[in-house]
Amino acid sequence: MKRRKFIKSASLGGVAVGLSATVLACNDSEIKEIAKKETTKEPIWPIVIATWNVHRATQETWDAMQAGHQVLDAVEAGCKIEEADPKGQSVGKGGLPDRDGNVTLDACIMDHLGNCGSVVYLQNITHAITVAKSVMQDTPHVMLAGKGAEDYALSIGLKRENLLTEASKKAWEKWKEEAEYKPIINIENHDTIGLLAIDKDGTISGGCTTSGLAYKMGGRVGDSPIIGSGLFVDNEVGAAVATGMGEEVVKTVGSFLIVELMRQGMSPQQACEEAISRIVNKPGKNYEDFQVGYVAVNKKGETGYYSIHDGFWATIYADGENKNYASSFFNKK
Ligand code: SD4
Repeated sequence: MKRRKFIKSASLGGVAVGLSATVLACNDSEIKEIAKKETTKEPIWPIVIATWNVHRATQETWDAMQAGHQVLDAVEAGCKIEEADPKGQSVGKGGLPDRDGNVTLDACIMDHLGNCGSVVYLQNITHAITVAKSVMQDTPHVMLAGKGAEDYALSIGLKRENLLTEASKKAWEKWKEEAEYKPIINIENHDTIGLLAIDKDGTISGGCTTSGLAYKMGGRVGDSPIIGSGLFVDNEVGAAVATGMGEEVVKTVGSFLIVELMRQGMSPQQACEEAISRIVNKPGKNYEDFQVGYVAVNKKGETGYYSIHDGFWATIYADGENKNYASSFFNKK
């Protein structure tokens, strides 16, 4: 019986780190061993956690950390895998366009010192996360938008590319046949990649990258590039990242909320559940129409993930294992 299995079974069940079914199946000496390790709270470092089923991204991040790269660079490398994949219709190249046919990207990145950078409404550049990192490291600013962000990306050597693939163009043309001019939200549209990592020394970084909601209004920006909403990292406490209906995440400053709840003593799982409850318990909210999902990790390397609806996943690379986990969710109907 390995400690990681105990920890995972506990975190999968939500908040309780008690006598789970896994523990009850152990013999006395195994239980003592688990309890001993649990009380010593030896941190689970390194660790990578990401939104959705993105095992190639978590693998890349893990490998980069193993190769000795800084955790911030490892996070960027993981995000780039998804941005470069034209089959992923929610991130980078191949992202579904806005209702006018323009693919516009949002991304942000944050390090263990609280430095951050972001880009919003970026066009024609695949690696929004790289631009965000450079905004953070090489400019006096935190956020660049639109044409200025694109010009900046070109100035640091990134290539101009057409991000609208044939498949995404076709999907957009089909959507236009029936489209009503109002935000179209459904659960399947949400596929932002948020990725958090802690290296072997306990240094935390995170990144978030997206093409935003499919068929959004021109000019719309979501939560993903907004520090505190789409992503937040505090090296003393942990980190959180969001996916789904960005407007609802922004209204509740979701990722910052989760980190602050962890600071006050909640587990990552409890904090994710509380952040979802702030959205679904708002008066008059019809959460039937949209999805939000969060993943979080605390300084010890314990993880949490939770969503409004079924269908959300997290990918976790810990103790040398890279695995997908179906998230528990609020709306049991
Ligand atoms: C947004 N949070 O722009 C993003 C949407 C998302 O995959 O998750 N897209 O609101």
